[in-house]
Amino acid sequence: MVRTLFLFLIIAAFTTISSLGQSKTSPLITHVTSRTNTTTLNGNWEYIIDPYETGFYNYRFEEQENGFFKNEKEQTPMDLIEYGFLPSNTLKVPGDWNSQEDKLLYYEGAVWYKKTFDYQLSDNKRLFIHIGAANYKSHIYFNGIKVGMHEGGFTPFNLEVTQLVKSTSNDLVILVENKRAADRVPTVNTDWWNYGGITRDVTLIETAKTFIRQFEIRLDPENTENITGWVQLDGKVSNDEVSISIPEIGKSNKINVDKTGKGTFSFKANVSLWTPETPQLYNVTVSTKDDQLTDQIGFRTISVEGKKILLNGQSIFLRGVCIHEEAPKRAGRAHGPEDAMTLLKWAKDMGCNYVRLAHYPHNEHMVKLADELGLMIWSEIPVYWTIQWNNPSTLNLAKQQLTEMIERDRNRASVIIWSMANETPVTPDRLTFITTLIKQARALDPSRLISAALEVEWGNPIALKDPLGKHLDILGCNEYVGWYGGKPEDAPSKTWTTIYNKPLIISEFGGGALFGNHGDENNKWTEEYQQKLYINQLKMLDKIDFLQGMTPWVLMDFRSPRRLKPGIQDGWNRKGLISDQGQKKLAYYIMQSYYTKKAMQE
Ligand code: GCB
Repeated sequence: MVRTLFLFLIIAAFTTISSLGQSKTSPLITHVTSRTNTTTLNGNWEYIIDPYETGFYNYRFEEQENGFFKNEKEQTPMDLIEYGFLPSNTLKVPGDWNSQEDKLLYYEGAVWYKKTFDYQLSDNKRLFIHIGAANYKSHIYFNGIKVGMHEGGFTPFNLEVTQLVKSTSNDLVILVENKRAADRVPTVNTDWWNYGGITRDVTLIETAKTFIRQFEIRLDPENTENITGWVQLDGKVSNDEVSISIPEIGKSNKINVDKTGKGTFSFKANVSLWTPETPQLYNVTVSTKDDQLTDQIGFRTISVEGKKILLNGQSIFLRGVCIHEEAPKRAGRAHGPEDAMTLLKWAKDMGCNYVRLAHYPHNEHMVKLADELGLMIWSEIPVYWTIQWNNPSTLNLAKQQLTEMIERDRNRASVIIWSMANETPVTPDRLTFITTLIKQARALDPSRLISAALEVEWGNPIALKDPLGKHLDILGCNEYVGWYGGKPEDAPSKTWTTIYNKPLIISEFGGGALFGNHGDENNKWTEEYQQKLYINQLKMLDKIDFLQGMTPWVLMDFRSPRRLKPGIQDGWNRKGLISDQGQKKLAYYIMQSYYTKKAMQE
């Protein structure tokens, strides 16, 4: 009897599991912070470092049934249990493990996390565990049973545990593993540190039996007097009614969902448009008889016309900067509202109306705050450098991360560009891989622009001919004139050309300087050299008539294991305009005065 019940529980737990790429999770629940019945599981989690993954594989290297997730304890002195979670051994969640313990500084491997909690689930309710991100691969166990698996370190996922939750002492165990591998996304080779761990918020979401899983609402680009969108319910439905309302403008609209739980809507509404100068957000409430969500949403359009980028139909120049998800003033992965505020305020103070969130989707606090502050965003997936273009499972992983990024952020007015890749080689296989991603991005979200950071053909003129350009709305291009090649003063005499009638964003330029290292402007690594490089770059960029934006590399210094020059780099990429301790370098002020003037010319 007990066995049958056990089996039933396992089956029930997996009924809503779906497969995206290699991952096995429940369909993504969005608008987490807008949900009323949530409980944070942030805080201290017990952990075990498991470099040989002994808690996962048996001695034949097969996934074992009695891994560390069972959290077993000796019942008699004869029992043999060779592991144990200890309440005194904890890591903070959210947070990477590398920055929390000296012994984990360079660790790339497996760590078991455990959180034990009580939970009283009301009748007729469902319970999900939502994880903002865990780098890179996670196996999730609840009360001794595997409930899912997720691959990809920068996007959210959730698991349903309705059938497994108990009123006391639930054990949530997550095995997180951050090994680098050639077939992963990103792959083995990156210019940033591979921070491991549960790096973003963990939240319990209690829902009604049938609840609002996702919705989208935006201006109709074809007819901007109309607001359009859809709602997706999860659970049993029978023509359920959904209401979408924007109280501030007195609008309310009712629709009925189809048998898949989806319903679409379109209604006339007169809204003030979201712009960087006036980032107007409206409370949008979506409700059913059992559920209600309210999110703050901005309305705008974004498009291109020839070589121009148009925000709400008006030509706009993107005054940006690249940002890594590196915590300001403390080495580690950034997370939480405070880190987001520090990073985005620095960009705002520099005169930016736009940021490139490199090289992977950043945490949700960043995009929500950008909505409020009026910063436009380029958001990208970590298809970086040397991806396995021929490997179908790598493509699936990239598609999965793309889907999760779009699903999470499709309602953010700030996000205007989905970027598919960074500095990838010009080959036929790579073209097939990335155009497959573009097709998927356009199908999921036809309302935003598609770009990628490309490379150029060197010469004078510098030429942009990458065949991928044909499939993009905006050409992105990284270049390091005066740093990886030539002198800063070479830049002003260079001209640019392209075979495409499209806008260009210089998605990276820059050079390294250690804050406080003052000296000759001809000496690399001094602030003066970096300053001179920026002055000369801007002279070159000003002459490119199809240039519609730029994002110098990079707002703040960030940890990178490739950067080993002693006394200068010591494991840090020093191309920041601001040091990792928050000190502004001379070049920051060059960009600030350039952007201030540029904004006045608009
Ligand atoms: C690049 C990469 C970026 C690096 C940067 C650099 O082109 O896109 O990830 O960190 O150059 O510092 O070399």
